Amino acid sequence: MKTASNPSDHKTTQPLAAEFNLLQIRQDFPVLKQTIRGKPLVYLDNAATTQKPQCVMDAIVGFYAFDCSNVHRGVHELSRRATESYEGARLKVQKFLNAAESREIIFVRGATEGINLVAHSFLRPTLQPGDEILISAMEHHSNIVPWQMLCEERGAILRVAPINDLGELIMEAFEQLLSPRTRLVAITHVSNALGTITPIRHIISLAHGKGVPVLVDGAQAVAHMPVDVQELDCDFYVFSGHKLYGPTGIGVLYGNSELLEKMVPFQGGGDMISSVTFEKTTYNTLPYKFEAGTPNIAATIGLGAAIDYVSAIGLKNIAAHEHQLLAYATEAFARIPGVRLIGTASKKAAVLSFLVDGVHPHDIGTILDQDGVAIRAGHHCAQPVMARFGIPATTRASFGVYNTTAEIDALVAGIYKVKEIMG
Ligand code: 7TS
Repeated sequence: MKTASNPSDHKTTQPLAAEFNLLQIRQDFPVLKQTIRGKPLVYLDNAATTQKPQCVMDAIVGFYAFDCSNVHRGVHELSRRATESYEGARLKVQKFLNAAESREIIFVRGATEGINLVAHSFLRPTLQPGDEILISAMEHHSNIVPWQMLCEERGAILRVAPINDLGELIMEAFEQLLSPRTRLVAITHVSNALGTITPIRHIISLAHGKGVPVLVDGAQAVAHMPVDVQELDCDFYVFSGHKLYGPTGIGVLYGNSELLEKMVPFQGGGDMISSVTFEKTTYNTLPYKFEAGTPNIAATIGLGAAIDYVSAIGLKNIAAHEHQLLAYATEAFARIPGVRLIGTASKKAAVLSFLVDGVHPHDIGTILDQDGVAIRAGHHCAQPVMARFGIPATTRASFGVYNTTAEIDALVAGIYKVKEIMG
């Protein structure tokens, strides 16, 4: 069986910087120590969710073991500690995104909820029939369906900027679609199905040039590159904790404070009010206006730990490591006959989507799983991307901080096995 070249020929597993020690990083993730059917687990489904380092689990357990209490409510010691850790996580997110103020950081369940919050609280109250929302053809369903629902309700129009055969946004078309009726641009920073990094800074400056606010879906970006919301000058930025080595059930909406101040609440309930009578309720200040009810305190603290973890390694180092992995995998796949990559943009992050001639992606996934190689097969909640390429599904390998070239070799060996079995 032919495999990719010897991993020792490549330098990708060498430390990139003092902070980047791949062996140590792998030690931090207990899940990676297991075998699946006798083979070491090769986890290449990081775009779906990432594994969690021990420090994140410790932070969650530590909260439940020693500090379990509600936030912002109690006068007692445990509530004080819980509130301090919860608000401490907000400060960590603020620093992580370089937001100007901590009140611009709203904790939500994930990227999906962040987008729905903006749809409901920012756009819905003012959207008129004939108004337009501009997205791209490479969005995840989370950044399509909320806008579609809103358009249907308000008689507004969803415009879609097309992508080329490489999976890159066609900028001329995007500019043309940016019209006097555009009320919001909502666009992904990195495509989960193709790996394309969109020219988000340029997109934002074009939109702002016409007075149009921009929401960036950063679900696939924050774990893979440094993000600075002030430098980007975006109005909204959303991400999910679980794709950033943090827990599920927690995510972030960053919003420019001027816009957040003017927005109506998303949900009503405890914590989001400053006073309530049966006649009238006045709302709490930012960020609490958007955090109704008891939040996911443990997960928020876990997210804070995850941010500490990736920050200590350095997002630039993570980006460089994953860039090398992607280059190594792309090169190795180019040598496998009958394999076609879907998504070959000049700027990509951590995602390798592909087809193998005559084999359904689900069969590829099942055969790889026999050898402990975990990938995703399907439409990746991006059915319009599949339609654009005229295919029902792809097989997707997606990389994270702990992956190695040896794991890519295992993937490549698995693809040869698939061809042998199915061909
Ligand atoms: N936006 C993008 C670009 C995504 O990739 C995802 C999840 C979401 C939004 C939604 O995130 P959630 O945490 O709110 O669900 N993407 C994937 C994926 O590629 N495979 O599983 C989930």
